[in-house]
Order: sequence, then C-alpha cells, then structure tokens
Amino acid sequence: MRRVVLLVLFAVIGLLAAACGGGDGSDAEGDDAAVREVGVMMRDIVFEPAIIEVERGERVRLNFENSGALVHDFSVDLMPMGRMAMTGGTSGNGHGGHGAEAAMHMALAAGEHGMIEFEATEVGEYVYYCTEPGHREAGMHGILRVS
Ligand SMILES: [Cu+2]
Repeated sequence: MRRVVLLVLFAVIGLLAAACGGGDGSDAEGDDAAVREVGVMMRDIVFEPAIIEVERGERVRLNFENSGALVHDFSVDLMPMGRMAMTGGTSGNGHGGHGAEAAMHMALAAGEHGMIEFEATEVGEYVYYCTEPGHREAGMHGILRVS
C-alpha cells in the first residue's frame, strides 16, 4: 500500500515537472537560440541596413522600427519561405494590390515597431523596398541575401 502511494506521488511530481518545463519561458529561450535577429530601421527615406544576410534553413526574425516621420513599409515580392509570422504594424492584403501577393509586407507609422519571423528556404537575392509613393525611387530599398 505504501509503495503504491509513493508511486502515485512520483507520478504527480513528474507531471508537475513536465508542466513547468513546458512553460513559455524555457521554450521561448530555447527557440531564441536558433533565431537570427536582425534589426531593421526605417528612416526618411532609407532602410538600415541596406543588405541583410542570412543563411538558408535559418530561422530569421526581422525587428522593425520606423524612426522616421513618415509611414514606411518593408515589402518583398514573392520570396520562398517557410513558417512566417508577423506582429505589429499592418500586414493587410490588398495594400500592394493587383493580385500580386507580397511575400512580406510590414507597414509602420512613425515610431511604430513590428516583427516578421520566417524561415529562409531558398538561396537567392530578394529585393525589399518601401511601397509608399516615391520612396523606392528615392532609395528606400535593399537586398535580403539568402546564401
Ligand atoms: Cu517609405
């Protein structure tokens, strides 16, 4: 009888430990170790950096900040990628319009922050630019290089 009680006790402790171990904190930290974090600044009217380098298969997190006075967006057309997630800003469909679906689109008002996380699945050079009228022409573009 006593042995049964002990077994049940161990089982309960095991469950509690598993529940704690599965918490957000430890998992998030584990994931972060495998993510390449890249800060991307939007200014009036330029991106910093102008070249973003990542490696194929890598999980990438782009952390955006619009430090300009104007609305800006970070847009990439048709880039193969896996498991994309976005937070902050507006990433609505139809912003870029005409059925050509942007692979990435993050629009931020002045002072806003946003994040796009994705997996780089194919080697290549992908142009990113701001779709606000005149911004790309004024130099607001860059290259996301997957090697
Ligand atoms: Cu812009």
